[in-house]
Amino acid sequence: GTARKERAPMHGSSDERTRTGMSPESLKRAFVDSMFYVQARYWEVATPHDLYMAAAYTVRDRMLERWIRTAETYRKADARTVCYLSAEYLLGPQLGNNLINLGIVDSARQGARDLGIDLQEILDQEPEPGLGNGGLGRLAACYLDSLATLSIPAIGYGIRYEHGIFDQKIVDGWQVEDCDLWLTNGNPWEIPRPLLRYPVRFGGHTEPYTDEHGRFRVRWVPELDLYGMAYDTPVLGFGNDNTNLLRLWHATAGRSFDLQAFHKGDYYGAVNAKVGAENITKVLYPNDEPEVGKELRLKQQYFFVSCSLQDMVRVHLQHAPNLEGFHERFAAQLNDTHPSIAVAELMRLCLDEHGMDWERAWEITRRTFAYTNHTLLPEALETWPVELFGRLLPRHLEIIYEINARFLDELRMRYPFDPERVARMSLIEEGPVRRVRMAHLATVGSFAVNGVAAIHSELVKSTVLRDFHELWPEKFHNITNGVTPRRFIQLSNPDLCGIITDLAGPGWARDAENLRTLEPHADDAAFQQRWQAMKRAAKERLAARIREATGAVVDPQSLFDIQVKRIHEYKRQHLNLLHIVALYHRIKQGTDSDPTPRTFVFGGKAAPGYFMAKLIIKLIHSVAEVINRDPEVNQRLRVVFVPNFNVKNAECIYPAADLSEQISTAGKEASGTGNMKFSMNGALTIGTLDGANVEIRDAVGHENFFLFGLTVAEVERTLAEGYRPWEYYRSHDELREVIDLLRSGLFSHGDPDLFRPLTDSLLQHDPYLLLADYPAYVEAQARAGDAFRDPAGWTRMSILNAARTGFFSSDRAIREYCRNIWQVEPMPVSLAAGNGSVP
Ligand code: BZD
Repeated sequence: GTARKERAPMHGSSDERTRTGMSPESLKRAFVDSMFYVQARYWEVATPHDLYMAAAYTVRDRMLERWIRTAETYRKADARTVCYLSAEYLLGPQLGNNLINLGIVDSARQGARDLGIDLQEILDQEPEPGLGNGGLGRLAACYLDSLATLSIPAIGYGIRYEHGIFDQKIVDGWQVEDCDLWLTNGNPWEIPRPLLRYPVRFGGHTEPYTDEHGRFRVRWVPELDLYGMAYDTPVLGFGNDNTNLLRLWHATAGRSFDLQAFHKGDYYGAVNAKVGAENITKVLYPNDEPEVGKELRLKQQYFFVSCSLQDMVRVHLQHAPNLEGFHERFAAQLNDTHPSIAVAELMRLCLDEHGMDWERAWEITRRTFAYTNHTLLPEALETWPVELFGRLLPRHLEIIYEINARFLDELRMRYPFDPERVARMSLIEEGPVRRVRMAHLATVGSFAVNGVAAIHSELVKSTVLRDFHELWPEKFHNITNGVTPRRFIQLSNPDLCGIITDLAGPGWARDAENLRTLEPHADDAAFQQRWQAMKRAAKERLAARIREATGAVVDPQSLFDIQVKRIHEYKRQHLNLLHIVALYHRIKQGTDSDPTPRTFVFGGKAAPGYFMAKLIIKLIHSVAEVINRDPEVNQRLRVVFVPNFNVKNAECIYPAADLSEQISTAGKEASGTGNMKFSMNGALTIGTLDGANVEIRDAVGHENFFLFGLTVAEVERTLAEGYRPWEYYRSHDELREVIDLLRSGLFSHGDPDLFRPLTDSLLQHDPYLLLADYPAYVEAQARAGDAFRDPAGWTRMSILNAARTGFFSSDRAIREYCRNIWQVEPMPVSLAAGNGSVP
């Protein structure tokens, strides 16, 4: 339907001097122009989507002059540049964030209101670019925001997936995946660059030859070539004029290749090849663990890395005669091992395309890359079968073998009597199937390696990369993750933003340590009231959203106890469920001692092939069904699952939380970043000593955090001593009753087998030690419930959490990367002077 029928806007504004003015008048006029000249619609027939597109183009115009000015400034200064290489960017909706970073939210709202439009209605139209799975992809998006905000010359390189992470639907309590269609109505934020294309090759063989200087060389004769085309998205800084570049690659068939096939008369073969080429960037793998042996996934990785490095080489050669000094112009960060083939690709470019000798090429390569590790889970460490690797990338496999041969020679000299260590460190895993170990390639080919939280970085050094740490201790760093306060406070929690700005002034959003100005007010009764009203309003907004999405009614007075994140056994959503079932059981038995009414909120996607994760989603719905309809229980407990947890939903969820569930088995969650978003928004955490929880607890004060559970050392000891979950089941009455309830069919319409895979796993192996941690968890939950019944005490703790979590701003994290790893300096951009502005 059409959105606005009356009130055609008036032309003629007060500041026609500039085409990109920021006043409500200018914005209005530009909006009307965009509707006509870009969207090609007129007022009377404009749909809500048209309104969104016109608004987006209006905002984009205002970004472009900053963007061009920035490119010009960086280029003139010949600035050292960070290249963030990531297979994922979970950006979330752009319009609201761009309004904030341009500083024109009020102006836009006023302009919209003058036209009879609700700005929120426009914002709600935007489909989100979900080009990531979870924490790793969202971290990349936060880092882009902070890089621009800190005026750091930086480019984000990645893949323009036609379909991002699937839409999660729930049917009869089960997850059903639906295709993500974020591009179907057009993407106003990207600028296609049809002329910015690079060839990418696959397959074939290599052959030796002698070059014109009589030197031995290798030539790669590929079987398939295609092109990567750039799509550019500008990334605004907040409170400055810097606007960086996110460059995502789209695969298209190579023209020459097409012609060859066409000329041979094989029309359908040529068309098929084209389709095959374009498949490479079709879809994001929806798995937050590597897909074993998936050929297309390796193609995606090489495809985007090759395009990105060729692009960097092109830029470098605009300033220099050859690749000498490449590592001085660029610091390239590998976001996990997904882009680690870059080590071999840069070697290939130096050796084969630019005639460099091995030693020099290796020196440049090792000084270009730095590698971030995001996981210790052994099954999540990426390896590729040598056979597959050699078939797709024969030249790269040769280069990796050569890197390995030289590396192992060094190791044998250093550890002459320790062949086992040498085998452990090899880039190649021996066994029935030989595999390339990408984490080893990334570590050997980088000048720095970092973990993402203090405890995680220590564990990287003592477990997965232990031998490498012994060899190169100075290579290892910690950079604790951070999240952007612009999106996760200012945009998502306007009331909290108002409270902070009133006390701290507007500067806090650029310097999150200013959140500390809240601290002295933690006990102030009037301030507490304002804080409670803020929390209450956020809970009401979430309640409305829940009702809309699921039909469930929840009480904003109750304690909102929330766990949102990917569904994974190590994250232990089912431990949360065991506690919920225990509360239910107590109420039914009349033995209940915790009268705090609670609303349990879950959200998160399961990898489509991860059976246990999908069963956990079904169990959440099944427990919810029983509890929510039992009048004896539902005045005290409600359980809801918010479908399709994504950035948009997240923005509504974090501000509404009273209690944040961060309950992974100690040692398994590298950092977590949701934990930070909750805490900044005044939620208290119930959590284990895992990932960044450790640092959050130290920052907010131990008395303002509900700690429970085994430590990493205790987990190790428990497992080493032969963990028998059955004994916990036998000796703990309530735990036994809870598990027996799950096995009784009560939650599965009488089918005792439905949840058997889960209960069997818990009773037989329980690899994530839920039963061992259960008593401590339930006890910590009781403390939280008690504390919530003292509103003043709880509010004080809530305020202190928000006040003391400035450290977890991604600005702090990026400053540390700049200083400790990248050695790069800010390069502020000024719009005020010179050209680069609109004609
Ligand atoms: O990275 C996550 C970790 O599990 C979190 O602890 C951490 O906070 C964040 C950011 O550092 N890892 C992922 O999100 N990993 C993936 O999404 C992923 C995706 C594809 C393949 C492998 C892993």
